[in-house]
Amino acid sequence: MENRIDLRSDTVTLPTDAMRSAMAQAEVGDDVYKEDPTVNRLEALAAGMVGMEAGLFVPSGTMGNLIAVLVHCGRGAEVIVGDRSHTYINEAGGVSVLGGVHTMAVPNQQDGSIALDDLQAAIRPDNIHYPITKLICLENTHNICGGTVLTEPYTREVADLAHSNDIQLHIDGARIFNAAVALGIPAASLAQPADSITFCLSKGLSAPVGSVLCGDEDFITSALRIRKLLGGGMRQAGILAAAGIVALETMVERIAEDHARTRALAGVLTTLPGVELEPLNPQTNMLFFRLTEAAPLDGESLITSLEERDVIMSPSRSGRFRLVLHADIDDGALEHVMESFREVFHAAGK
Ligand code: TLP
Repeated sequence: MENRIDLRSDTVTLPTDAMRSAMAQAEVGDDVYKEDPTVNRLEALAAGMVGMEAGLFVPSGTMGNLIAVLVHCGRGAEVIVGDRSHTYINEAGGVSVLGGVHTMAVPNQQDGSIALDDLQAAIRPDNIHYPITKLICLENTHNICGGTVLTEPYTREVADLAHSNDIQLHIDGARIFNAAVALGIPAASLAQPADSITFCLSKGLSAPVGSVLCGDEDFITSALRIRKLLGGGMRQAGILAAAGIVALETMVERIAEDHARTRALAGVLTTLPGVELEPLNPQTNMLFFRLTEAAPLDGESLITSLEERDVIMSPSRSGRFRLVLHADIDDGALEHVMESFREVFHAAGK
């Protein structure tokens, strides 16, 4: 296991030594009584970094998004989501299964945005036949669209559109720090136009567990109740929050290295026969590609041959493969990945 280079996701990152020692020494208490000083510190730090009043430590990004939708919507309301969004595709339909919230899926553009006209058209008029639109969700960076970045002006436009229709805006900012680093701006600039945001500590930032849901004080007070309802009330969670604090204090700027390595790897892949990047230019730490007829091997052989060289990647989804760069892939590991791709294609082409 130790020598494997795992490109399946940035969720595979291991906690750093600094995180492990902070975890061992963390001052803890019962967080359901709000008496865990380390959790309280993480929540305040996290909220400050995204320019919101308050934060809530949750076990996962999925739970953070679910709580946000349940607080903003209530049963029978409708949430507008992108048709390629994580919330729509990869969260087991939780908002409808558990919340009785109806989803209206509208097309994601290639860059992960949703056209303002499509958003406006998706907002329900007042009519007893329709559910009531209460929320719009954006995703930044956008995973399935390619780790793409939504800009601050775009986010503000969506927030204005939402608010002028008496609708709230939530951001699934699982990788908001990737977006902020790619744009060279504080995460707060990307989050502040929204009413709430979830971001993950356990992806590019390398913490072992957890996400933070942020919003204003009233929102977080309601979120606290829903977290309990979902069974997400954790006790001496400071053990985990301690790693999250180290993540926020030491791992954010480092993300730029992942982006540079992703671009470098993209540069190599484009030289291989039958590899088509989609999108062409990766903006953050993800790279997606397809194999065309010109490729000397199929997807299954590619995965097996790379695995023989200790390089692990996920199977494709509808013929599209994803590679994710992260803190546990340094320059040496990247070099090995590049060389492995070259070798595998060369051997198959003979
Ligand atoms: N994404 C995971 C998988 O579920 C696909 C990954 O490997 O990328 N929002 C976004 C944009 C995400 O990419 C993810 C996880 C989540 C939310 C959910 O986070 P967790 O896994 O903590 O529930």
